Amino acid sequence: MPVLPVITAFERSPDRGRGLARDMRVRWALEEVRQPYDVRLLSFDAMKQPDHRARNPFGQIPTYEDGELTLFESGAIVLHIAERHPGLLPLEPHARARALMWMFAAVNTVEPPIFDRTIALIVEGKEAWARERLGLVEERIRKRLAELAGHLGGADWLDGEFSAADLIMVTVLRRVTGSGLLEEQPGLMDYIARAEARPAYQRAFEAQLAVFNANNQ
Ligand code: GTB
Repeated sequence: MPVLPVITAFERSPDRGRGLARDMRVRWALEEVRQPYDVRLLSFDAMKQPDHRARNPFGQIPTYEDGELTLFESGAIVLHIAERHPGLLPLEPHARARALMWMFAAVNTVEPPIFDRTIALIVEGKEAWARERLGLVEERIRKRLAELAGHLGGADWLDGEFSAADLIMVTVLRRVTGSGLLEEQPGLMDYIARAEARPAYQRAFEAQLAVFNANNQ
């Protein structure tokens, strides 16, 4: 029996099986390249223990272990998978460089205001200035989404064929579905729907949902 890569994920994801935690990116990438994997499920407490901090000093999920190699940071894990298997990065050097550029844009330009919205809602929600801040953060998201929609135009994917960049971007955008912000951009809603229709996405989604269902009876 081959030894499979092992990823970590929430034992009980606060998203209640909606596939919003960042292990979803890693699962989806592994499904796209048809690499089977094992999952180590962690409680919030276990994530902060030395065992897991040896995998990720920040005590977070997801991590990825394959033989001697241990990685944390979901973007780096997806890139590692994409570099070792065909199908998630173009071979042509310029197209590959642009795919990497879009991966960074997803986590470094689009995700920060979306993450700030979660903080504004969950962590800062009770502060006197919370509503005002939330409005400002949502304006920043609105601007980014309009810019992204403008780039996408009528194209199916960010740059030619589906790539790891689309995979990361879609997982970033899914964090704001239902907020009304994405719904202002029908082109982005179609983009997400196209990605969610991929069989690999569906297998990944079902796998994380099965964890939630098994642990929340
Ligand atoms: N930059 C890192 C990466 O991309 O891997 C960030 C990793 C990270 O934020 N991990 C989160 C975590 O371990 C889970 S994904 N949090 C626990 C902790 O820090 O103690 C973030 C997340 C959590 C919950 C939801 N949700 O409920 O919807 C969505 C996303």
